Amino acid sequence: DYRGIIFDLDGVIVDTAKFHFLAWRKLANDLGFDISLDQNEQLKGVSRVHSLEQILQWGGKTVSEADFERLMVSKNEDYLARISHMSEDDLLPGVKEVLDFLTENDIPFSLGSASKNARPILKSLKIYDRFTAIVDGNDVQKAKPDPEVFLIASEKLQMKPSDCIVFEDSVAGVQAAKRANMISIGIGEEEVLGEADHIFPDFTQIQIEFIKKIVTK
Ligand code: B16
Ligand code: MG
Repeated sequence: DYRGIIFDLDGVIVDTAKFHFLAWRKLANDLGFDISLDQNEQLKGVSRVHSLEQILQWGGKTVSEADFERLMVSKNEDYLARISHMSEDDLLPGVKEVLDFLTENDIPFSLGSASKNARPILKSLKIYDRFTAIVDGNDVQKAKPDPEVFLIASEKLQMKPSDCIVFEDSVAGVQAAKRANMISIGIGEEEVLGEADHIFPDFTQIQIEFIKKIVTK
């Protein structure tokens, strides 16, 4: 028997995390302040609304509801323009090999992303049809670190939460996986993702043997 796998999107499957950062940074700069890479770690995996709330707080800005809405729209337009040329070449190194292994062995996998842009991004990457289930920012009420996104994914995979393995690049996402009682694999730096059960700098450092072992019950 196999466990199920849940992939985060931004920063795990594709390097869109840097484009989110550039778009947020431009928004902050236009409002007269800057955000740092350290601050950006706190934005990863965080929903669009919560990210903007946090950034405005860092900048000491309060805006009207209408302006908040406008800022959300313009950030998203900027972000979409930055990722408009995305193709299958933009899969992060090592990801394709892992997805191929899972597909060849009929091991189910789901997306578990905070992004409302996840579906078109998966289509640009030409991997949309390979997921057993897709759960994204359009499907949840509560953002990471709330476990909702991963719990819905486990239901769709028809797996107990404790039989799911989550790949995450964000602090909020690792916390969500832990709250869901799932196995967490951090993709990124040990100093940032220390709470994860396993940590790898990227997918090229994950042997297929490791995947085989961890998905087998
Ligand atoms: P959107 P993930 C998250 O995606 C990103 O890490 C985060 O930076 C972004 O603000 C959030 O999605 C919402 O994205 O504006 O596209 O709806 O890492 O959970 O796949
Ligand atoms: Mg992410």
